[in-house]
Order: sequence, then structure tokens, then C-alpha cells
Amino acid sequence: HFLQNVIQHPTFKDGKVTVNFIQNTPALFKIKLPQDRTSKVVQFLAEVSVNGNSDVKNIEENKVFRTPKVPKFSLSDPYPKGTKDLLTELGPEKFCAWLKDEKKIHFTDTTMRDAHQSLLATRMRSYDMLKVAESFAKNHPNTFSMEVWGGATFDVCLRFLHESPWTRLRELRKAVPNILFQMLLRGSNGVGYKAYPDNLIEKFVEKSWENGVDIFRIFDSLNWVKAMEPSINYVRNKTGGIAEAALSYTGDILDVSQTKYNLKYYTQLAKDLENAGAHMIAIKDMAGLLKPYAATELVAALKDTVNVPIHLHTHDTSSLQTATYLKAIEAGVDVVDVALSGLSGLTSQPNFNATVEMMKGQPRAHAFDMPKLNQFSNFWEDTRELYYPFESGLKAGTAEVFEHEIPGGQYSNLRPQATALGLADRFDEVKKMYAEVNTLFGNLIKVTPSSKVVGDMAIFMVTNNLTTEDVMERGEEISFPDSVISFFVGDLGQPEGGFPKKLQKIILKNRKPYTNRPNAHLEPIDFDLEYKAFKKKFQKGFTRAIEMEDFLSYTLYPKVFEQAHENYKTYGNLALVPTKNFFYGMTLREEILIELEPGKTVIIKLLSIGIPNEEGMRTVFFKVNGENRFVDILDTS
Ligand code: 3PY
Ligand code: ZN
Repeated sequence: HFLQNVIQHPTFKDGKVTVNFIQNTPALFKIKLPQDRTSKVVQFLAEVSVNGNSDVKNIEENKVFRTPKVPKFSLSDPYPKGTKDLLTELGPEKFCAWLKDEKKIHFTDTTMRDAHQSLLATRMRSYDMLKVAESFAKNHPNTFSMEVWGGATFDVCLRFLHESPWTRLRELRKAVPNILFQMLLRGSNGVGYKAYPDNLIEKFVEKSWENGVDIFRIFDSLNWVKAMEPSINYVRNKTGGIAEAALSYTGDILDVSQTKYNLKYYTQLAKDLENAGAHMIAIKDMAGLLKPYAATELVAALKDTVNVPIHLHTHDTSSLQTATYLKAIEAGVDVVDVALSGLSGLTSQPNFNATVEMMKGQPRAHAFDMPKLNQFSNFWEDTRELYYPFESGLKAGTAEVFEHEIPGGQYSNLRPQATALGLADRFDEVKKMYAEVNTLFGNLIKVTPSSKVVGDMAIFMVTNNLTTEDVMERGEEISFPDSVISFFVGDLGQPEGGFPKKLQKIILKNRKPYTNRPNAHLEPIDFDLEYKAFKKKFQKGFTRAIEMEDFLSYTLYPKVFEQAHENYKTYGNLALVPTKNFFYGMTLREEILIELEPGKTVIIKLLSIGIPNEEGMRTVFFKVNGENRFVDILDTS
């Protein structure tokens, strides 16, 4: 393409080329890319093989990967009936009554959402999920639910993986028609980091249900019931799914000196959520702070307070949380969240396989085919290797979490964030500062996005060598991070007990805070008008009809969507590329198979990568379905 640009350039045609022609003619590097799907994917493979994937840092040379094995299943056997079938048959109320009557403990598998969000910076690709989804559905239909969507996955899917989160959901739904799917919804913040207009959240809930979500775990980053109520109503009124409202657990109810978030606070919150229409209550222990004997008290108290089933979620950051599960199960919790061993433990959920084993001999045991369940763990253990650059670095459980209270899902991001800012050696200070900022801010519930505000402030203070005294005494001179200002204005809602007034004044300077719902300050989306404009803007480049789901992605993340769209126009559907090649390109003589659509497969072999010419261009030779192809790539590595 580069050569063609040179040959066709008027200067070249007129024979007026000087020595500086290439250097002075940037248009030559504007390469018009091929349009068919095969060429697009070959283009991507050539680029990533020469220049790497910009999202991947710290690559180990000559890293050897194992081949993950999908546990056996029969393609032609029908799917055994599961909880999804039961929900369809009973509807949400009766389904929840059934669940409450169940003696055995039930399990939610979080492997495809929270586990990788908390261990691998959310980078798990649909490609790997779809490889095992059908097998899991056929082998373990007695799983209560699979958390596969929401939280940070929506953003990361579009931003870094160049995939449509909606396609992920649909494809998974096709592969798993029998087990309930669940998503994490940040209440008024949807799957983002700020409040969105109510009618956008309403449409989002409706479309999530249509595309495959059954259980909506709804939380608010400050446990503000007012902010969860609308989402609970949307699930109840616009879907046939289950509204599971969450109380985000922080602190320690066993510590009598902690008076803010005590047992009474949580039972009242649960009652309020039940009154607001929740079909189920989740204890969302996002940092893994709920200790075993606290679980005994909390679960027992909630069981006495509300009539709906209780679902327990935790992170095993301290390595203590299977003990918490045992105590919670003894106290009558209905469902616990676990991740398949290969992606469990540490900042992820407790170990699915081991928890099933732990229950053997206990009256509430739930039988699983253990050799099979262990094969799924092995699949994930091998697959996880492909994501090694995204590991958080935490090697062992840490009791320090009880001091800093950093959520599991944030931990795997905070260290790279700190490292990127040159604070790699000062991460201990960042963690300590996180706890100090929490105290300074009045002891907050810390979960997305309030946890991000605390993290941003901690990093800001460490970077600028500021102490809490500096903030209180000379805060007027300090320009605080935008997220912190926005938080103190009221953009994430109102914290329990209100904002610390003096600090709020220091941070806001002359800005006026507000106390009603942030969504009340937002213009509703005019769906007719804006969807039409969106279609007009983006239709070019879509190889299918534009859908409302695309518009929702755009409205939630406009810039990210625009970039993903550009990427799609250039490279096509990258979700089809095997993970190893997506992150690391191809190795010489490697041959891969890509299924562009059912029945249409391309076999691509990398033959050679030429040395850079004077302009830094390298020619990459492939054999594609037996034919030679070459692509010129500017080496920017
Ligand atoms: C998210 O909001 O993504 C979370 O996982 C919060 O715990
Ligand atoms: Zn979590």
C-alpha cells in the first residue's frame, strides 16, 4: 500500500521526486486499508506481530503457553434444565420462594465477571469464555447462576478488548440457555462511574434483560437507597428478571468502637431495600472484610429482618473468606459467590471447587461432579497464563485489607495506576493513604465509583507529598482531582451521615453542593432524536444494522465507543482472534484458524517479517487459505 501511494502520488508521476520526497509527504503513510474481513484481520495480525498490542506491557520473551482443554461434553445432547428454566416457569417471586425453601447451599460462579475483573484487570476476552460456556452449562446445570456481565466489564470490553459487550452477552446466552445469568449494576451509575439520566438506566435495564441478564445485582456506592430504588423498579416493571439489591459491607460489625456501619445500620438498610421492592438481598462484601463471626451475626440478623433470600458476595483478599462462607451457610445464607479455582482466591472470590469440598458432610452440602469441576478449573488456570501481563502482583492473602479496605476489583487496577504515575515503590504509602483519605472523607462505603474517588485522592496526595494536615490547613491553595470535587458537589449522591462540612468547603471553594439525586440534574435522553442522529453518524462502517444497544454503549461511553467503532472499521471483529494472537501477535511459522462466521474459516500462517527499510516499513508475509499475502507495516516499536 505504501508503494502504491508512492507510485500514484502526482510528484512521483511527474518525475519531480527529490531526496526529501518521502520525509515531506506524510500522505504516503496514509494507507488505505483493505475492506474484506479476511484482509482486515490479517492487517491486525501483521500490526500486532510487528508493534505489539499497545495495551500489553512487560512482555516476557519466549513465554511458553499451555493449551487449555475444554472439558468434554456432547454437542448434540440437549441442555439439562437449570435455574433459568425454573425462573421462566415460576416468575421472580415464586422462584425466590423456592430458593428460600432450598436446604442445600447454592453457588454463583463469578469466573466470567468479578474473578477476572479482580485478578486480571477485567481483560478476559469473550473468545475464552465462549470456548467453555456450553460445556459448563451441560456439565454443571445445578449452578445457581453465572455472573457474566456488568461492573467494569462493559467499559473494558469496548475500550481495551475492542469487543461489543452486547455481543458477548448474546453469545454467552446462546451457549448457556439453562443457567441464570447475573450482572452487576451500579444503580444510577449504570455500568459507568457517574450518574446517568434515569431514562437511560431504564432503557439499559430493559435491553440487558432482552439480551440475556436475569438477575440484576443493584448497588449504590454510598448505600443510598434513593439511588437504588429506580433501578429496582425498572427491573420489576420492565423485565421478568430478579431485582437483587445489595448492601455494600464495610468496616467490622464485631468492633464495637465502629458505630457508623453497625448491625442495626445493615438490618435497616436491608429492610429499606426489601420495602423498595428487592426480590433478593445481596451482602456485597467488595473488599472481603466480613469476618466469619461477623457473618454469623449479619446473616442471622438479616434472616430475621427480611423475607427474601440472602446472597453473599465476598473477595478472598485476606484468604479468610471460606471460613466466612461456612459461618454464613450455617446461619442460613441462601447463595454464595465463588470462582472456579484457577481464577479464585486473593482479590477474587473464594474457591468454588474447594467450597463444594468443604461442605461435604455438612447438612447443606450441594453435590457437584468434582473431577469435572476441577477440569474447568484447569481450563481457567491454563487460560489465565495468556493474561499474565495483567496480573496484580499480589502473591498471598493479606490481612492488611482490614486496614486499607480496598475493594478486590479496585486492587488489581490501583497498583498499575500507581506504577504508571511513578509510584511503584510507594505502593505501601498509597494503601496507607487510602485508609487515611477514608477517615478524612468521613468513613465512606467504598465501592465503584466512591472507591475510585478515594483512590484518586490517595494517589494525588502521595504524588504531591501532601498530608491530611496539609489538606485541612492549606487546602484553599490546592487544586483537587476532578473526581474528588465532583464527589463533594454531590455527583455520586449523599454519604451516610453527610459530607464532612469543613473539608467540603475547602474542596469546593466557591462551588455549591446539592443534596438531591444527581440524576435530577440531568436532562433525560431524547431517544427518538438522539438515536436518529447517532444512526446517521455511525451507519458508515457498520456491516449490520445499527441497534439501540449500540446507541446505549455510545451514550454511556461516547469516546470509547467512537474509538471502538474506528477500530471495527479498520480491523473487523477482533473478538474472533485467539487470545494469544490478540495480545502477542503471531510467532514465525505459527498457523492459526479463525472462524469468521459459522462455516467460514480462514487459516493464517505467518511466514516472515522483513527487516525495516529506510522508512521503517516492514513487510509481513502470510499464507492465507493457501495463498501468499503480504502487508506493509510501519515499525513503531
Ligand atoms: C464494580 O462496580 O465493578 C464492582 O465490582 C464493585 O465491587
Ligand atoms: Zn466483587
